[in-house]
Amino acid sequence: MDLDAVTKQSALHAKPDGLTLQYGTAGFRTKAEHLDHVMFRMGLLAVLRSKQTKSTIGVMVTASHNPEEDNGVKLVDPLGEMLAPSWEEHATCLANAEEQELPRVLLDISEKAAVNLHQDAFVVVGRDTRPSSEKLSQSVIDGVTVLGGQFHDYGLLTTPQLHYMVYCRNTSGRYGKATIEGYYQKLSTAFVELTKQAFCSGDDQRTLKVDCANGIGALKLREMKHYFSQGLSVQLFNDGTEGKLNHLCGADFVKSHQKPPQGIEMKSNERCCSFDGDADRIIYYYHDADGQFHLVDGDKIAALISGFLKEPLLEIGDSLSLGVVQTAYANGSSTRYLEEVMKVPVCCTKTGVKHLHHKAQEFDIGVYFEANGHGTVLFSKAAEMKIKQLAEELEEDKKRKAAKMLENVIDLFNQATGDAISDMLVIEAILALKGLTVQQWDALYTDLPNRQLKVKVADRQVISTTDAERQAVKPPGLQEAINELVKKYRLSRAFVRPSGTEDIVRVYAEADSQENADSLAYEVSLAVF
Ligand code: 16G
Ligand code: ZN
Repeated sequence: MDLDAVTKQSALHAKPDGLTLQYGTAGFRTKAEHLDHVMFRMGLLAVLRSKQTKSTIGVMVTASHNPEEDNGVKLVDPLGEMLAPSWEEHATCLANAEEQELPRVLLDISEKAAVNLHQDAFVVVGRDTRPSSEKLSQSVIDGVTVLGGQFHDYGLLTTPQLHYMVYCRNTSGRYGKATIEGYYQKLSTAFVELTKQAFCSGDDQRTLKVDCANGIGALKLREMKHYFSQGLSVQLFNDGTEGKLNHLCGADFVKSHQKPPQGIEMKSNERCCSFDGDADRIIYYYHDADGQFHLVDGDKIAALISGFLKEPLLEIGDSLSLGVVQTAYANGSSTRYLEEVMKVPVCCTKTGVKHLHHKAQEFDIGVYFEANGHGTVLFSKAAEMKIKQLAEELEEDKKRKAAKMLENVIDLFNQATGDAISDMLVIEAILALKGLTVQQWDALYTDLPNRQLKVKVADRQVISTTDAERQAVKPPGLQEAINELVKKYRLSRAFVRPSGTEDIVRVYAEADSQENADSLAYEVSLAVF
């Protein structure tokens, strides 16, 4: 490690005095102008992680649904997962080291993590469409090269596409080709195969309106839509040609405001969906004949997918376990529906993709979705092998057909992380195969009215939680107060948790009516002070 060269280069990406940042739920995120040093240093860290794992590591420059002025960075581990927690700590240390401490911190990390410094390193980089992203990704590359790492810059990519590239590169191409063309081919082939037998009642059924949040999703979906245009026609809105990224549009806006994005024309009962700014989240919605807005969120996506998967799994008659992973934000009705009607086991984890992803790996087939629309379905190696083997069998019967279908489903889901494009294609395939309208899908169960609030506090870390964030353990008395408030309402539930991405505390409440959910959320927010 040429530490003199590091020090010299680092001076060109100097850390502003006194600035401290933390590797949060989805990496570093703040105003773009404060991130240059973090980018450079994450380039350095990616090299060390690559040497240690003897694998390709990914670095994604994005701030997802945050405003255009923000930016962020996260590292992607060898199998396309989020960075391991012990390395999140290294990332925080490295980002906050003062200039003169940088060499020592690098050596410290190398020692603690037993990095073989003679090992080669390879890093792949991707970025979203923010004006600041190009320059910031160049700073990442500066960090990679000063430590002698090799790199490939994919340029503009959705976050899940970068995860896919990392996964492909570390599995010798068995998962797919590590090119954008490889990604389009893999997903669209699976989609076309899957929907071959779908009954389509006219063109309306095959059209989907997509709000792309004025982000990277628009670019990539526009490139990709020709690959599957026979099965599905997508109309792009908020494609970045006029509006501002994530401004009054995108999945996060629609979910949190429970209203349609600007810039999309919705006719009654038309199926619409929104991506977020880096296309790793998706949610659906529609207006009914009375003009009322209906949100079909991540919980309902999980319900649709689990219901769909149960049938072919039953058909192949193998006892592969199917489970659903949610967070505390999952609507109570969705959990009840999954457990009582669908009879599938449901687990709850802390917020953040890495927690859900990890838990989902405990099942043969693990469906995970956050209510906000981030999720995918993971198939264990054993399940994949079993399904592939059954799909190859000679006898052309129902069992083989079911296995074939599952085989395509495996290919269609991004196995590395939640992916708006991949999830959209899965959902569209299921609706087509089942002949379901968006209203019929929405009618699987009725959401309990709910409310989310943000509370500004002096120090959000005074609140700590347990039981997958459903119970507050600190400050003393807070949980007891929440319990008393919850008792006042029917079908009610509430919790508070410190945000992992903003300097605030989040409050969630649900109850039998919107009015009651609103009051409960408000009362709980007062108890937080
Ligand atoms: C991040 C997470 C998302 C989570 C959100 C919660 C990833 C890739 N993204 O955006 O899954 O829902 O944080 O934010 O993990 P909060 O802690 O501010 O509520
Ligand atoms: Zn995102």
